Order: sequence, then structure tokens, then C-alpha cells
Amino acid sequence: MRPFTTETLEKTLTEKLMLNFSKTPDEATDQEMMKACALVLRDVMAIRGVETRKKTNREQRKRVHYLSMEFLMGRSLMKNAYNLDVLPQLKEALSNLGFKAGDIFEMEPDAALGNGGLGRLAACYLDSMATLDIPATGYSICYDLGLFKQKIVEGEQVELPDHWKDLGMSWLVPKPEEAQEVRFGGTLREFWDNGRLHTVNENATTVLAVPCDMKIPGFGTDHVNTLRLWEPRATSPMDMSLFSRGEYLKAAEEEAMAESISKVLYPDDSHEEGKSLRLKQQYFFVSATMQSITTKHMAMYGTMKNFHEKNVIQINDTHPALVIPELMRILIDDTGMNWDDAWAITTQSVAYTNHTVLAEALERWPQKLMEQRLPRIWQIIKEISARWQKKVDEYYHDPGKTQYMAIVWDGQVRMANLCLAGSMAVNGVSALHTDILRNDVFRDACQMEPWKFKNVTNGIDHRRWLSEINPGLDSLIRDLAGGDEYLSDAMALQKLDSYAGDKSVLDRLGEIKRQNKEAFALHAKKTRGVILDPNSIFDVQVKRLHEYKRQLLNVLHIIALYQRLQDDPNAITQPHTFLFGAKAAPGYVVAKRIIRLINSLEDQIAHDPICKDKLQVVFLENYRVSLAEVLMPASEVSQQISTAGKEASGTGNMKFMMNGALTVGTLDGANVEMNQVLGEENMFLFGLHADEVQQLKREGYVPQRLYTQNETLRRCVDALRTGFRDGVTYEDLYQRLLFGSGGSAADEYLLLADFASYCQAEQDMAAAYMDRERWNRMSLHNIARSGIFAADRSVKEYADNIWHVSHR
Ligand code: 26V
Repeated sequence: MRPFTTETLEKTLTEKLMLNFSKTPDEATDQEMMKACALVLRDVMAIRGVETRKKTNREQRKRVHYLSMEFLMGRSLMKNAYNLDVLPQLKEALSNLGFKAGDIFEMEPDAALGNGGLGRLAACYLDSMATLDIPATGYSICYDLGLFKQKIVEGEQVELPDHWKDLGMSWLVPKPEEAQEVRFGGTLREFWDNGRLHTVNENATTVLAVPCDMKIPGFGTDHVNTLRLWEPRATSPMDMSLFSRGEYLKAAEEEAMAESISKVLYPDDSHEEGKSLRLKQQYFFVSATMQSITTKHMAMYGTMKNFHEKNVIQINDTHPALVIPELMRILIDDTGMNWDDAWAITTQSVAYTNHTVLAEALERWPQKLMEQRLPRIWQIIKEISARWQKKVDEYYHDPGKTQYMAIVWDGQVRMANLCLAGSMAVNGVSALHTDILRNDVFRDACQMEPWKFKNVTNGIDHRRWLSEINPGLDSLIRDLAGGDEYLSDAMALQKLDSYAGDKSVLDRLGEIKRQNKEAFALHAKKTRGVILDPNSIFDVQVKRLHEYKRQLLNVLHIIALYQRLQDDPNAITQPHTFLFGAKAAPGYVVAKRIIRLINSLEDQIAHDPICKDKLQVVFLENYRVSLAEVLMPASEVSQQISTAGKEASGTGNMKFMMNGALTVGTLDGANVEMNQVLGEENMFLFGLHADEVQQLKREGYVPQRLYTQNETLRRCVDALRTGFRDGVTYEDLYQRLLFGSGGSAADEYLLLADFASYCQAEQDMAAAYMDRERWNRMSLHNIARSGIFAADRSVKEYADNIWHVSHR
């Protein structure tokens, strides 16, 4: 049911402004109006949230608890208005009150509580879970600072703090009455009572965890779920005895210590560092969450014996893996259960999703740190580890396997192995990735317990990533594919396929893209002062900067094009704009050098008259959800060029496809499944396959050989040494490609091996682009077949195959 008409919305907004800011609409600022909008929608969601909870309780439904260190939510105003079915009414009401809807939406800061794909996936799944009427709650940390803001200063990345809460707080409701106490450190005391050994954690430092809830409305339903973000507080706001003794600073210390836990989101998603504060973050949110869940369960059922029948704990990578020992602790210490019963319940409640096979991102914690910070948890992990080791040993009788699968080994706690032991399900995020987990990374565990291993290919919120951000395309789809059916059934997009021969439809599709490109060009001019040419191909690579994602391969190809232009100014007939957006982890030196290089190349090309109207490179500063929302609809080429076997899935690839961009890509992650639905003729594939990559590495890969043999390749790799007009040279990157550096092999990610094939794919793509009708037809097929990548499909698979919860 639509909660407002334009008129009632106008009236309610006016009242909100009055009550909260003592202003009439003509006095209110855009900021105040943005907050008023949030408050008004929040009220509706609050009421529906209560109804949802009551209904779930009444029906005693099983609940999903989605634990993630990251939820990359982006903005919420347009999204919530859309899902509550009042977006047009809101736009009109704002306009009637003298505001521009676009300006109001722009006021909202992104809630950037995530690094990249893993965090954005969690946000998309929240939307689908609510839409499918699944009783689900997301849990994370209410970071003060989200992912850093990126500035480019003299070609280099500079990180600035992201104070998102100043305005972003509007959606959050603190629930101090549901606070939990989390205990760190202290000592253990054991005693016998009633024939049972009891353990108590004494002299621990306690931190209060206060929930801040954000409501998540579904689309086409009144169902409203919750995202619960925990905020730490010192247990006593200030130690008054210290205070009265005049030790003011010491008193403030405890408070500062507690609150440091949620100060900042870790901005490195590539290298595990074993930092103590991150472990604190993990246990803080995991313990608060498990206590909150179990308390509610007990209140409702009065027993923990049926916990696994009424709850499922989904963990987003290993970051929340401490739920396993924490649930054991609660069951044993707080409810007096024996080990075996507690273990049976735990291992039927927890499900683990793996999101990477990169060894350097695998979480390991020093045993010492665990022991000191979480003594009781450490004790339980030791016991889990010993029992798991025994089981593995009895199954394999192979010391090599026992070591490989060990949870505690060599002074370290290996979180992935803890998850394998303690979960009922383990899933990869694309068919290829799951294959690699089954046959390689988790091979031994999979042989022992094959039923645990599942695949759920990732998906995206197609309402946000298509309908909401690309109104032109949305209206074309409504005209061709049965109105708004596709919003709740993304497979309805397939109906577009039957218009492949309809010239007028193809022209209209081309025209929509053209308009979106112009809109993006305007945006780029306003925000960055760069002039883009809408007649050129918009060829885009936006994602975190990682060597395995191979932004450097893209750069090498652009250098090759540039050098070709030097030799023959007429070599390029089709103007080409290469757009990049990427944040590098602040400590990832090589990634930052690649950003520097892209900026050098941008500058070089911009200042070379030969390139005018032919070639342009643009590095888009501060790539984030809200920038992706204007960029995706305008993109024509999607660069998905990771070394095969390295990208678990990719989800940007799906956003591009849904908006009609064509993919230049390797057979990696979800590109493989994309290729299955599209056929070779609707994308531009290149490069080694995952098994070929492995084989080449086994045989001994010698990039220098390719460098010597391929003249084009040699010339552009050499350009790294000489550098560009800004005087910056890239000897370090040259060395890394040809000889290796910093402990990594020469050309670790096989850029040189895939170079020739990549250039060919780019050439094929540019040729296809010249035939507008053919291109638009390919684009139409991409949109038509993207339905499978809707998050609704993924979430249904989780619900049916892993969670066993009912859904719409
Ligand atoms: C790892 C680490 C390790 C160091 C500490 C901080 C930190 C934060 C995040 C991560 C996660 C890395 C894994 C990840 O983001 N994987 C991506 O997951 C996407 C969703 O499944 C998938 O599409 C991408 O291919 C995959 O790279």
C-alpha cells in the first residue's frame, strides 16, 4: 500500500520541517529538507517494521542473521522512496515545496561502510531479502568513518576521512535498551559445581554495544527488515571515582578506548595484517550480535535446543567467524549445555560464504593475540581445533592433510579452516570460484564433507542498478517487456530478445545510451571539470585497484594505441575514451603507483594534439556507489580483465551488463556464466583460462620471452621506464613485470601472456562499435539475458538450498 499521495507527503514534510527545525519550507535548507524526507520515510518504515516483527513472531518463522563487517549501502533516500512506491510523489512534493528533487538526493552522503564487492553484495542482498519477505537482519559496526575519500593531488591518491554520519545519521535509530556487554581480556577461573566444570571470565574489560538500527523496506511488499549497526560505549561513561580524585584524563581514557573500536572501517581488502584493533572490531560486533540473537530466542522459546531450527547465521567471508566459538560459549557457559549438544546446534546454524582465493587475503590471527584479548574464546577454539584435527586424522591418516586443514597451527589461528569445521554450508560466489574451492583451495575438506559445499552465484539489486538509476532504459523495458513485471521477476527481461530484429527498438536503445552519456559528460564537467566527448566509446574499468584485476593491462593497451597514433595519426578512426575509477588500499604501494601511472598517461594524452578527438584517458576521482550510479547507465564497454581464477565473481560486471554495456573480459568469476547466457558473439572474450593459467605457472612462466618476441608489447612496456611529460618514470613497474619485486614473481598476474589476445579483443570490439545496428543488438541481448544476475535469484537460492526459509 502506498503510504502517501503527493498532497499528504507535502503536508507531512512541512510538518516535519516545522517540528524538527522550526522552519517553513521556504526557510529550510536543502540539508534540512533531506533530513525531513528521511524522517518522514523512517516513520513509515518504523510502523511497518513493527508489523513485520509481530507477524514473524506470530508465525514463529525462522530468521536469517546476515553478519558482515561491511555493508556498502550508498545513499538511501531514493532507494527507500522507490521501494515504498512513493518516488514520483516525493519528487513532485519536493518540487511543489520549492526544491529540486535531484539536489535533495545529492545532499545525502554515501554510507560507505564497505570496501568493494563484498560490502556492496551485502547491501544488495538486504534489499532482496526484504523484497522476498524473508525475516532477516543484517549486523555490522557503526563506523564513524567510512571508506576514505580519495583526492588526486598531482596525480597521486590522497586519502581523506569520510565523516558520513554528519548527515547520514538521519536513517539510524539508537536502541539503548537493547545494548549488550562485550568482554575483552581478563583471566579465567574454573570451578566445579554440581558435577560440572564452570568457567568464568574475571577482571575483563567490558564494552557496551548499543544498536543503531536502519530500516530496510522491501519492494512490492510491506515487509521491512533491519540493518543493526553496533556502536561501542564505555560501560560507565566516565569513572567517577577517578574523576573525583582529579584524574580526569585517566577517566576519559576508558571511554576513548572503547570508542576507538568503531572509529574507522579497515580500508585494505587485499592484505591481511593481523591488527589487534581489527580483531577487537570483529569480536565486538560478533559477540553483541550473538547475545542479541540468543537473548531474543530464549525470550521467545525458553530453550536453546531448537535454536538452529529458528535461526540461521550467514557469515560474509571469515571476518565474523568468531560467531562459531561465541555461540559455543553462550550455549555452554550461559545456558549450561554440554559440548556435543552445543556443537551440534552451532554447526547446524552457521553458514559461510567465501569471497576470495587470494592467499594474502586469508585471515590468520596470532594465537598470542587471541589468548590475551579473548581468553575464553581462545580456549574454545583450541578445543574445536583439537577435535577437528582428530577427525581429519582419522579420515586421512595423512600428516600433510592434518597440517593443511588445521585450525590452530604454528602459533596462528586460521579462520577459513575454523569456518569449514563449524559451518553447515560453505559456498563460493560463482560457478568457477566454487569449482576452485571444491577442487583446489578446500579440496581436502570437500572430500571429507562434500555435502557442505554449494554454489550461489552473486547477484545485484536490479531495481537500484537498472530501474532506479537508468529511467530511460527502464521505460523502454516497460514498453517492451510487459510493464513493471521485470521489477519483481528479472527473468522477464528475456522478452527484449524478441526485438533483436526491430530497427526502431535498436535505435531507441542507442538513443537512450547517447543521452546517458551526455548526462554523464555533464556530470564529469560539473564535478571534475573534464570535457568528455559523447561521440567516443565510453570504455570503463571501475573497481578497487588490485594487481590481479589488471588495470595495468588496460594501461599497456592504451599506451600501445597511443604509440600507434604517433606512427600514424590516422590509425584511429573511432574516438575512444578510457575511464578509470579505483581506490587503492592506503598501504598498497604498487596499486598507488598504478594510479599515478594512469594519471600520467591521462596528462600525456590530454596534451598531445595528435590525440584530439581520438583518444582520451580520464581517471575519475573517488569512485563510490553514487558515482557508479551515474556512470553505469552511460557505459558502453565493461572491462572485466582479471587473471583467470583470481576474481571470485565480480558484481560490477553484472551492473554494466544490465545497463547494456558490452564486456571485454577473461573467463573469470561470473564472466563465465555471462558467457554461457550470451554466447561468444555477444561479448569480447580473451586470455588464458583458469586451468591454462595454472599450467603455465607450473611449467615456469618467463615474461621476458614475450617481451623480446612481441615488438608492440616491448615498446609499451619500455614506455614505463622512460615515463611521460610530467617527468614521472615507472622503472619499478617495469621491473615488477619483467623480473618481479618485493617477493612477487615476474609478472605474477600474467599481463604479458594475455597482452596480444587482449589487444585483439579490443580491436574486435572497436570494429563492432562502428556497426551501430550490430552494437545495439548486442547491447539489447546483454540486457535481455542479465536477469539471472538479479540478487533476488541469488537470495532465493540461499533461502532454498542453505537457509531453508520460506520466501515470496
Ligand atoms: C578482505 C580483507 C582482508 C584484510 C582486512 C580487510 C579486508 C576486508 C575485506 C576483505 C574481503 C576481500 C574479499 C572480497 O571483497 N571479495 C570480493 O567479493 C565479491 C562479492 O562476492 C566478489 O564479487 C569479488 O570477486 C571478490 O573479490
